[in-house]
Amino acid sequence: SNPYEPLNVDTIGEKLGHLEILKEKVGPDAASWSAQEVGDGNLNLVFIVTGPNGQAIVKQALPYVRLVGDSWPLPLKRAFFEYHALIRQAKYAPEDVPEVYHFDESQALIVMQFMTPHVILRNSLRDGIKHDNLAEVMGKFCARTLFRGSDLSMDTKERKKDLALFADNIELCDITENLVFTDPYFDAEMNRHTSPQLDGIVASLRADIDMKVAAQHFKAKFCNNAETLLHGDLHTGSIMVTESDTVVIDPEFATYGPIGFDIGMLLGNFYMAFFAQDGHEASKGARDDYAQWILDVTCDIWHHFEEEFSHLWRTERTGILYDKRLYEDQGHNLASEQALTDRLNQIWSDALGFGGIEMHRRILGLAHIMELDSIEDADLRAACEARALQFGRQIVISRDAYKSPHQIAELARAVRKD
Ligand code: SR1
Ligand code: MG
Repeated sequence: SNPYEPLNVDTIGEKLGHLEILKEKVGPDAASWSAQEVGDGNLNLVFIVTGPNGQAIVKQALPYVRLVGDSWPLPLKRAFFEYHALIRQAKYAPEDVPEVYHFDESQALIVMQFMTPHVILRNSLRDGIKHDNLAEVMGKFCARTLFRGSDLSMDTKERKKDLALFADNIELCDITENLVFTDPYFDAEMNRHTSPQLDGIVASLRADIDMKVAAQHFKAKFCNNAETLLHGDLHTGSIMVTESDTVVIDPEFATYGPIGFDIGMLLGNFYMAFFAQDGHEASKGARDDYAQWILDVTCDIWHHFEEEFSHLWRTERTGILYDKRLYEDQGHNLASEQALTDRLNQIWSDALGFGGIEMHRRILGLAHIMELDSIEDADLRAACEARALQFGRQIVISRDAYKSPHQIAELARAVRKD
């Protein structure tokens, strides 16, 4: 294999023109291709390659963190984990992820389906666009990938082999361990908050013993509780949408971790989009209507997750954690249903913990979100961020008091009005 070389728009044809799959999808002669670099994430190069037959995506890892530069090296092997996560997700939740056409380990690149006319959900949430099937796809995607990637479904050999494979995604786990769970709660070097108006609330969060204890609790859970294969970075920038279609991308942070992590990160990002609404230019009526739609989506995601997870529990629980000997007596349904309720309650409580912490790190840590950062008026931005921080703390600390997403939606509305 050739030594690694980062691609650019001028070298794509020469380097990848021999691939049969690109000849088919893009065009037989690479001289007729054009390429555009569109990567707007924190880590990688992403090219759209266009030709007479159509388009494809070429995603290539860089040997450093793109957001920071070459002072922060990052191994190329993350492309290997992304590839392996994508093919597992395609098996667990067919149709919800782009099709992988080709993987080249030495070049750290994945060639995959170009989703069109899809846009990144985060942009769509900023622009006030509603998506009919978003909640259903995301609730079911989470249920299917998180159930089928766990020992509720996998047998012992498959599961242990997979756990060992993903255990080497060390550096990306390290990013999550530090940037998400630790940095926001002390004066870490890479932290930044965009509004000095937040200094007071930031200082109080960093002096907040209960919050620091909870952050450590969830960090330990993330590191030690290898329940299932996670997407690992399931925020609204990892989802592509049209008005009627939803697709999940970018699972390079994939690792075995707690089921509540992906759902919590996802919900946390919707709650941030909710609190960002008041920084947008639309009329008050339009903002209120869209804010309510976002909360409806959070409730529906959980509803679809719970429904699908329960269905899989009742029909596909064939893994290590299903032992017929426990269920052969008359208590079969009762014991099984009680165990399901118990598991769902735990996932819900964990999701609130992870979701609130995700909200904190996106405002206080290195990696921010566009919906909040792009609010130009500093006082308005600070007001939106302060509400998100306060709400985040509340759902982490009081996670066991809130029994449903409807109660959380009520809390969100109350905090927004304060
Ligand atoms: C240095 S990477 C920062 C963040 O970008 C990724 O999308 C992950 O969310 C990570 O935490
Ligand atoms: Mg990403």
